[in-house]
Amino acid sequence: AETATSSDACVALTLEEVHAFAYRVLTHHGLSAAQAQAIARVITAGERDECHSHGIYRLLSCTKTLQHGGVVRDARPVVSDRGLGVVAVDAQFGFSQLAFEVGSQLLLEKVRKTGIAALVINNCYHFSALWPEVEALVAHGVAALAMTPSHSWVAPAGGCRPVFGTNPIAFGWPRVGELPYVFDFATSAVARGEIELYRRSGRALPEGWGMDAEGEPSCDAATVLDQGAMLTFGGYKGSALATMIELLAGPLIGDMTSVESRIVDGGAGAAPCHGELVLAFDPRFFSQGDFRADRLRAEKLFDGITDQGARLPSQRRFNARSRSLSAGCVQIPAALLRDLLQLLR
Ligand code: NDP
Ligand code: PYC
Repeated sequence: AETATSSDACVALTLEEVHAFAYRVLTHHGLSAAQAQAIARVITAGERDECHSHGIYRLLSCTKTLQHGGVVRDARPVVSDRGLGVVAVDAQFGFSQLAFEVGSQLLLEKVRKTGIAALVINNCYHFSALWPEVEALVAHGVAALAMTPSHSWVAPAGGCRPVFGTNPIAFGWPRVGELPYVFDFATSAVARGEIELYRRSGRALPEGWGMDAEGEPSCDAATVLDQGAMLTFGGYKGSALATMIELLAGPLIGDMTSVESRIVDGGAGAAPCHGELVLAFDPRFFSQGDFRADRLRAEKLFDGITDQGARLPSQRRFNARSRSLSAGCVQIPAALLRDLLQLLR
């Protein structure tokens, strides 16, 4: 049902409808059932948690990516046990989601034996948020860290030419009797998807997100996206974190940097194709003795944040999740839904 007549009119869809729609669009564009199911799950979770830049909107870029010759539509990820604490999954040029799903089981088995374990994903098309992955691991009582490059859209602090991807990093910590502590953000001032949403709605960008081709600050989304560069968050600190992600989820794992993935894309505008690194830590191996007591001390840290009225990352998301689940539906902008329906033609 459409709820308003203005340009911000929304259509209510149940989560089942979001999932079914995403699956239908993806399979309509030739993606295998297994790949499409894994993506539809993540897109539905994004919409449920009101992460609009990585929810159903992403079907537009997924289908664009599917038109790009590089994607293997029926790719079956291949898991290899590299011994000790390393699991590698070759996504075989499918999307990252199925590769994560098939590799995470062995990652969890390993971390329970070694205390720290890594999941290396190679050769994947990557468009999604990272919190679904760290949350899935944290649900098993481990702490987790995930990172991936993207395409080089972001200038280093002090420079004006794009070198870094928007390079997200996500961390999750299992809390005692509470939803987990999770953060997940781009190391650019904001995700590129967010700037794309500003362009769609014709809004000016806040200052500090991007620059034009001459390196001057710009609040025009099209200028920043098509001619200039995005900025890192926190100046040189974001620049250094972005560099670390390029290294750890690029050359360290034998995969592409954001500059390389953009060259391979060749201007097609497909999702970045490269690697991802996921680390898991089993708290039982790190404590000096009583890891349960250590986890309770961690709770005091969270109390020290929230007691003064500051919020924890993911609190907005968890509130949105609870709203969506109790309403039984999510609100999709009607204009976006119209564009998405075109994908079924
Ligand atoms: P934000 O700048 O909105 O930062 C998001 C994180 O910060 C969330 O954990 C969020 O929690 C938390 N947060 C926001 N405001 C506050 C606050 N006031 N107090 C405490 N915590 C806060 O998002 P980005 O634009 O940087 O990234 C959005 C998404 O884009 C991420 O999920 C990321 O993974 C994805 N992305 C994916 C890429 C890829 O290549 N695959 C590339 C770049 C980004 P909450 O959600 O509760 O608001
Ligand atoms: O929003 O920056 C972004 C992004 C890049 C790849 C997927 N999302």
